[in-house]
Amino acid sequence: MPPTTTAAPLTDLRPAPADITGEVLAGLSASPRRLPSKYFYDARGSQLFERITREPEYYPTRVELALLEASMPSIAEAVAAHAHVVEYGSGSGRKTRLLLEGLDVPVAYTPIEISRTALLASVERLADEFPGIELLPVCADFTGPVPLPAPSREPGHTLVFFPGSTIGNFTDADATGLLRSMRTTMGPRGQALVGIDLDKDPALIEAAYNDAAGVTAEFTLNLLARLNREIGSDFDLDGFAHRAVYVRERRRIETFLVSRHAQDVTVAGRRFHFAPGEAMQVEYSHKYTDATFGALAAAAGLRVVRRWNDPRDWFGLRLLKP
Ligand code: AVI
Repeated sequence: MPPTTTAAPLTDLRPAPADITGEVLAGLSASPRRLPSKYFYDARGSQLFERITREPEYYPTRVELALLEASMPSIAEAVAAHAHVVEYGSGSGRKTRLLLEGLDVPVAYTPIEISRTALLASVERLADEFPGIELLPVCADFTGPVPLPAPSREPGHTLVFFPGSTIGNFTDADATGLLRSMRTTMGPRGQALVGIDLDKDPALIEAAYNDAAGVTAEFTLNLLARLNREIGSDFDLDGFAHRAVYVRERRRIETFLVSRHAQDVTVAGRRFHFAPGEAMQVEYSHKYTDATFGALAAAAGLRVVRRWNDPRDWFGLRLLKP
């Protein structure tokens, strides 16, 4: 039978709308202050992130793509045939394509994404290119277990794909929780292919989060623009500066918005005073060793069964199993 295009209807698990105001008020009341990095990705933030991935200093995307391309034959050997590929986030870019093209005939592809718009746009882009793969998008929050739609052809097993070292944006406790949920989502015979940025020369890492063109600084400050627009806060974008430092002992980039002078900010009728130089934490980006990532996986009941690194050991892909 010739392959058919089988774009399935969206499975909408109706993720709870975010309580942005509540989270921001909690973060501004904490000491030291913090804001959640998950709110970076409005339309402008997503565009700016795309630009970051093309900046010369930001190596992770380029290195992971080259690694995926070079390792695809060996990844395809390690992953059982006829997989139901489940991507965390709305993949439709080069990494998704490389995986779907390189694996031994995947039967279905499910992107899991909290934004309906981003989700539908991604499957639309893939439908024409992969007519033989059933597309089963799910609108849900992937940080919890996600019940998967059943492909019409029996899959060999589920393969969760979580590239980009997005796991590094979670604290270790939250990353463990996420991996635990992933284990439930993939089931006892499932596998997961996870991209991780590796610990390396701090100067290289710091440069990646402080690009000379200032795109990362714009990306960080866009968080305040989004909050002003969406929850009516009055952050003065010129009153804060981007600062990203690599903290070796914690193996992570810590990104802050630093108050340039004494100022007040009002959010939902509450006033918050910032001292000059006061730093508000806005993002973590963890870098891993085999030991630290292995421990994270083990805490979630998963084992690293295969590993692929680029020739300089800058970035890794890890295949996990329960
Ligand atoms: C999406 N995430 C893996 C990026 C990272 O490297 O932590 C987000 C980012 N933040 C600043 N630059 C890139």
